[in-house]
Amino acid sequence: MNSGSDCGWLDKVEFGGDSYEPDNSFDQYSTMSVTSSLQSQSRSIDPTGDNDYIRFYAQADKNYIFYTEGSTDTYGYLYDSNQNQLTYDDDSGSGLNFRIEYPITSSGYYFLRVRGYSSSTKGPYTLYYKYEIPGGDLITSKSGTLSGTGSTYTFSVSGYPAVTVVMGGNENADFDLYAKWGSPPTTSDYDARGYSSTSFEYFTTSGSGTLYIMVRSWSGSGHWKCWGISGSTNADSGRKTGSLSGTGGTATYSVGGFSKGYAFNSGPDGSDFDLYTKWNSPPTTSSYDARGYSGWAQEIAGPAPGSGTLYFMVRSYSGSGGYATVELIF
Ligand SMILES: [Ca+2]
Ligand SMILES: [Ca+2]
Ligand SMILES: [Ca+2]
Ligand SMILES: [Ca+2]
Repeated sequence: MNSGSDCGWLDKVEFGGDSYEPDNSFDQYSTMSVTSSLQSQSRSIDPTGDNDYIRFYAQADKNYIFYTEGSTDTYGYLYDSNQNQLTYDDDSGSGLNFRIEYPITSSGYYFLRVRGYSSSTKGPYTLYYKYEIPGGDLITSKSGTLSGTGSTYTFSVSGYPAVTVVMGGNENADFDLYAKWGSPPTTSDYDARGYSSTSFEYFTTSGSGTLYIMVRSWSGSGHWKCWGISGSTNADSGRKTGSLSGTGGTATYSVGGFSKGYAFNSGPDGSDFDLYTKWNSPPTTSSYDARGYSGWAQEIAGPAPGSGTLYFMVRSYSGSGGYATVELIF
């Protein structure tokens, strides 16, 4: 009865897993080194009921991202070093796989646990992992005057892999916005540009090193402001345009999202438009989460941290004319 072939068959069943096994508990884990570059490990849920515990070191103030790909339906959990569960996910990724994105607030060791969705789940999966530096910080704020068609002003920011650039300008003129990584842009050589028929332009651009930003008058003269926010947006209301007929006139819009919200607007020189933003109810001049109320028609209101529906209101403190506005959430 104890033939050699039986022993071989038993061996195959018991040790069918992957090269990271055994990693079946908090005390018997495998490891991964998480960086800003996307990395992967080829793993399996094998045998059925397999749990894979993976320990990693995480740095504070970064968003850690984990997900699996493949036909094996996985379920993921994140734990701190004391084995307290921080979050879990079932199906946020593609193909019934999990996806976890979690902001780590204190440096230290953490555990990821992967298991099959059901007691009969078995098969290979690929685990992907990386961290991202969260955005949403105001990293530059400039203002000035363009003297006429073709006039420009160029400035730069360094050290951010992605920057969202927003410009508001005199809406009785048409200003445009250009950006290029590594050298100043021109109207024919740039990595990103905004060139609508308004003086309100915005975009996100990714690269490395120094980002040069140029504001330019396509036609007309007047005042401008330009802001750089780190990172890319996770919600964008889209550009809203209209006109305010006089002092006290308002226009209110909204967008859904979470994290840090910023509203921006643009208006005509000679008028003074202000900007208010508030989570989950329309702002008024006395109730808001952030506002911009300089003496100009170009304003920024933010950051406003929160989640849900973010309202933003453009208001004429004095004067009338066309506006352009947007709410961006980082
Ligand atoms: Ca495994
Ligand atoms: Ca395992
Ligand atoms: Ca323009
Ligand atoms: Ca104002």
